Amino acid sequence: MLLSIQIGLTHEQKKFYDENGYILVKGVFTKEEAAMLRAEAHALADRLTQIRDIDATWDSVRSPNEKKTVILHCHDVQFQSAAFARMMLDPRFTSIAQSIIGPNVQLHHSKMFIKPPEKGSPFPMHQDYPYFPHGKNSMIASIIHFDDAPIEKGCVRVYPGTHKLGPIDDGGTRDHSLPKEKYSVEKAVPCPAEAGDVLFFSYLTVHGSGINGSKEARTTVLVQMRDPLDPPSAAVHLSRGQGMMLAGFDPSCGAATAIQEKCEGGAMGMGGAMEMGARQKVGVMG
Ligand SMILES: O=C(O)CCC(=O)C(=O)O
Repeated sequence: MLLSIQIGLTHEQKKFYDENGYILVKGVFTKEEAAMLRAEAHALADRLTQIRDIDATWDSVRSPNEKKTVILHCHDVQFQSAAFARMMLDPRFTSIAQSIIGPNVQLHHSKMFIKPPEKGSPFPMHQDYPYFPHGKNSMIASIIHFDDAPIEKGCVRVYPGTHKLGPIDDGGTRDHSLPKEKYSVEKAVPCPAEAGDVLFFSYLTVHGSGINGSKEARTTVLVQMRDPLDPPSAAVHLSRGQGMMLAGFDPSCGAATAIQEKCEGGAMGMGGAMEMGARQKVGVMG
């Protein structure tokens, strides 16, 4: 039987993305593929928890009075399992990024999140922009769902249209979370997803998610991507594998991302992983 495979966004989907700053694309990966990737993610979390604490709960959602919540995390999962590398290069996935960013799509970083059952940490509402600002704001996140993420599991929530506001003043919070009075998690639009669905959004779109209070883990990998001609405004949030082409080619032959390359012998050569470790410790995770 021939299955119809969607390549890229439809005209209607692109219109929705342009207006709202996000789009949930159904069934990018099959349920079987999602189940295989879920097993890879949980096996990775098991391996990592043997050697270190991989909780990445943000400071601003830790409360000494409430039940401790946890979110298991790993950056740059393509260095941990080839299944994730294949996933990121899959044309069903990259063609959608191409519809948004343009023909050339470059990896910034990836990260796995597992929100454990009944105690999966929330994410306060925030923009990703302040973590890794870029000159042309081409950066997008894509959250690939490996299991179903209904509202009660703490699915991602967004404030539609906020990508048009540019960078929003966070008032100097350490983790760049936005004021709850204006951007509460509860009032944001939930994006419930099923295994295999992918949520794409701009790094300017205000987003976050609630607690996983359900009986099952919520398992995702987030892939952050940019146009290779969009220069980083500062040498921050550097990581292994940054700059890898996921679709098309880099017309600048690396020149546009020169800040990052200059750092490869120094900060990146030995400190990339260390920098991530330090950021994880203080709960400041872009
Ligand atoms: O996975 C989620 O619920 C949100 C993740 C997120 O907001 C982020 O990593 O910036």
